Amino acid sequence: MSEFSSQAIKENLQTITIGSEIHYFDEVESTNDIAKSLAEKGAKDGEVVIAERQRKGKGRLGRVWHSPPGGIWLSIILKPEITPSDAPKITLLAGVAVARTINEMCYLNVKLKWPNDILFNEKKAGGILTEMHAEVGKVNYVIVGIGINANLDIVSFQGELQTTATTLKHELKKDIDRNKFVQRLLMEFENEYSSFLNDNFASTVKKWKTLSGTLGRKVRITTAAEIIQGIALDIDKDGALLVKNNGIKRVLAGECVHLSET
Ligand code: BT5
Repeated sequence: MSEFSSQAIKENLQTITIGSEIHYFDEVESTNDIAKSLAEKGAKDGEVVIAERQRKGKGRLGRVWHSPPGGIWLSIILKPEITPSDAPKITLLAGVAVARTINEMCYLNVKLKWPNDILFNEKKAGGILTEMHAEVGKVNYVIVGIGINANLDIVSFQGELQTTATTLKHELKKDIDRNKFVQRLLMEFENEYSSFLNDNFASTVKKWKTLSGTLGRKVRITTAAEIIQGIALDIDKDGALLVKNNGIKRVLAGECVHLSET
């Protein structure tokens, strides 16, 4: 299996800020945690942390992210001048960048499950964990953690992941070139991120909708306050999910389960 190389990723990397600095580690607890401490110490917008394996990879809400060698485990440090309410948009734009990279480089047809999952045939091939450090009304930094099951065998998964997760290697029956993949991902990410910074999140929403595996489906959404069951109708200009049950509910954050076709 090819090794990660910051130099190979940076070679011909056509971005302005994203990936300007790539911090590579063989093993970390979590790339998001390393990125956080770098951000506190003054790292710039666009610096990237990447690791071959994570001992304590994190999902949302304290869940575990299985991160053996062969995957793509990376975090992007962002210092945008935005308000905290805009931060969830970053998860959606990262999803668009990941799905486009997989579909264009691997010729697969992955779909996005709102808000942060990358699915291939309903199995999870990757996920996004966006964490933010903010004060009232002001974001200090955002860490976008991206996990993609690249060159992993299904046998490396234990328990229910053996049936709920998949990997690019399993679908393609071969390894991918992770350096080229990450290079493309950083370019796609910068593209979406600059649209967002230039008040053109609408273009990301449009792409998200075409990549969506959620819209039109019967879903169950669990939020901090309630459980909503209905048809996922649309996402709005802020990336909130609109769910039709008795009326139309607008959901900004939550856990989504796809129940069935409509
Ligand atoms: C996510 O959480 O999907 C966010 C995953 C983000 C991982 C990246 S890797 C780089 C960066 N550093 C970190 O420490 N994290 C980020 P969530 O939606 O909560 O999904 C978590 C659930 O996905 C778990 O409870 C498992 O059921 C499942 N899962 C765990 N590891 C998986 C894997 N490798 N592939 C597919 N599913 C997995």
